[in-house]
Amino acid sequence: MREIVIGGAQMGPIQRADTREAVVARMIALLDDANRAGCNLVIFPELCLTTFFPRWYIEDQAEVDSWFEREMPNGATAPLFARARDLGIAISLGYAELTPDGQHFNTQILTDTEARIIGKYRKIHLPGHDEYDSERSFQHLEKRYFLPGDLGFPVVRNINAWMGMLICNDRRWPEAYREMGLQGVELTMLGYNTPSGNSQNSQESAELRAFHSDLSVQAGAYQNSTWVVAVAKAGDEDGHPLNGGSVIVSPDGVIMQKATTVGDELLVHACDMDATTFGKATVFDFKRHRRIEHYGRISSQTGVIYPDGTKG
Ligand code: CDT
Repeated sequence: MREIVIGGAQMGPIQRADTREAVVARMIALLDDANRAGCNLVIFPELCLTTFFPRWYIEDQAEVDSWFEREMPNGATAPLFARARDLGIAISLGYAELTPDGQHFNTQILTDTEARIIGKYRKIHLPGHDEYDSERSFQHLEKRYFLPGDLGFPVVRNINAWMGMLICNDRRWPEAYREMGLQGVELTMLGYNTPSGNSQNSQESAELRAFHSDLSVQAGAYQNSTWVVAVAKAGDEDGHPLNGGSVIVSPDGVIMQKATTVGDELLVHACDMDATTFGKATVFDFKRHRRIEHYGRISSQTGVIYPDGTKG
């Protein structure tokens, strides 16, 4: 048995005016809860240091850059890293990354139990749009503020297990899980900010959107025989509601823990990494069952091309 006690640290809303220092104090409180619960690893949401700023249309680049971190850890997050090191708990957190050469990414990092960064993922599937869209009931400007990730889907060894990260919209893309499944991933960590409503369809309910989230996460877990811990930033940010519903899902695709609030809430589960081996050796033994000679379109074509040659 390779048991890792995992904390999924859902975070409640962060308002536009909240400081990073105030947010980090909340994260440390969650980390302390996780320590009392015996956790070895704690996962925080996407862009967890600030409000979900891509909902705001900003033209001034200096203002845009103020939502980004130029280094990690930095002055605001150093206390979180220090507490994690003191407690011997590995952490994973999402933030907006501004590189020394001026590139902007939506990033998630992973530390070992001594608070050393050993893994980094930059979000590949950026949703939304890049210019102000007056047809939408609210904006989702990730394509304006971020570049698509340039690191692929790395899987790293940590706490005696193979671990990878995805960010929010990535969970809706089976290719993202499979890229890591093909590296033997045993634990997939995912943070998200999912608006409760669809800005282009007022009829779509929060419940349906929560169902789509669970469906995507459970399918990704089962089809790759990996634990998936999916952690929300939730609740009402300056009048913009975000879905909660953080989950810890087993390699059988079963929800083992689920958040019941839209506030700061810690999910805890003892995850046996050896529970991933049966699925990987049987139904999802990729080397025996995959038929890559028929998968050419997956990596050579983005949009639909109908059999008569017309494009969708
Ligand atoms: N943060 C993020 O990726 N949110 C998206 C919203 C999609 S609607 C433009 C998500 O997939 O939840």
